[in-house]
Amino acid sequence: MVSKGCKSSVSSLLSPIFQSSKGVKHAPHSFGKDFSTVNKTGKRSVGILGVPINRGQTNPGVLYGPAAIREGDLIKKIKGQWHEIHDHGDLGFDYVPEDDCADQPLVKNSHSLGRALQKTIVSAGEVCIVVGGDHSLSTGSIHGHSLAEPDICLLWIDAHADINLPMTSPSGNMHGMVLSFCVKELREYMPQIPGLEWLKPTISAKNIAFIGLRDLDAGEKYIIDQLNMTAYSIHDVDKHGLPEVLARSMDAINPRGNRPIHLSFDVDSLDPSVTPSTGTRVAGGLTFREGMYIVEEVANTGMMSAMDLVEVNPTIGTQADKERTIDCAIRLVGGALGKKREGEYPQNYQLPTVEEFLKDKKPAILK
Ligand SMILES: [Mn+2]
Repeated sequence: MVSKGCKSSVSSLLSPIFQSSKGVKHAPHSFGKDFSTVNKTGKRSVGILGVPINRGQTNPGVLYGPAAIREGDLIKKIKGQWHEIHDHGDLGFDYVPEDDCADQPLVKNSHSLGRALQKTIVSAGEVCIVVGGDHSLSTGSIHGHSLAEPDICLLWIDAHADINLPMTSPSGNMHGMVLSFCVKELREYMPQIPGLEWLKPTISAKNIAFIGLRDLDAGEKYIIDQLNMTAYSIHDVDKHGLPEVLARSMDAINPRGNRPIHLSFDVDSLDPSVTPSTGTRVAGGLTFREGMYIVEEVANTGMMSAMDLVEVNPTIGTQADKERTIDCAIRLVGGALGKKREGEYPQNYQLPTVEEFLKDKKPAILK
């Protein structure tokens, strides 16, 4: 349902927005600070949507990502400068029984994924935080976001490029083919996949930038080169430094700074020592500080319109691994929403006087 404060100019086109499977009613969380200072897209509030999807790959536990991240106190920790945060609950799925490639051998679970992703519709009136779940959800969020905001650019932070064609994918897992379904220039190479016929490419290759790449299949590297895409590997990060790589990426996809940004953040972009609870770890990733730098700089543009936070799998690793990964995921979302590590205070903040401080409570020290 569209929540209070969501000014959707295309709500009829986009309905149903943010379907919640369990009918969970989440009251908006209101905070006092003026949101207009942090976002230039005209969006007035933040919407959180859980997408507990796991059929884009083979680690079932990624299903529990949204719940684990909420239990880590996501809403309280990300409030930052936003006036309202609406939790829309989790997207409900209607999985197809025996969806085992009976009619096509190219993309595993394509009917189930097609049904689920079609519901991942991004509201035009809110900054949308889509919490996964595996990265296949981004086919839905990018598609939905492009319908709401036709001029988006896409910043893809990931160890993997996720741009295999179904024919080049070694695994048949959709979380490694996300962008081949989204990129207009690949349309002629894409076979018709049963269950995913509705999914039309909506973004040009020139409007996408990758950062953190370090595990690409041959077909992916070939596509990136042929389409002359903006792609910075972890080697490039080491060579030029993350701030330079990020600045070049933003110059390439958002040169005038006026386009809504879709930030697709896979936690496996970070080093496995930082985010161990994820399904496809690759050694030698971005540091925690580099991850935070990216999200904070994106927040500073004032143009972030949607963010995917994907591939947190709380069933992988020890309890400490799980806690570290969830803590990092929540900090990334908070940073992307403008929360400052340097510290902050509400707009009308004043230091309390001694009288005010003592009025309501008697500190233990004075007892
Ligand atoms: Mn990914």
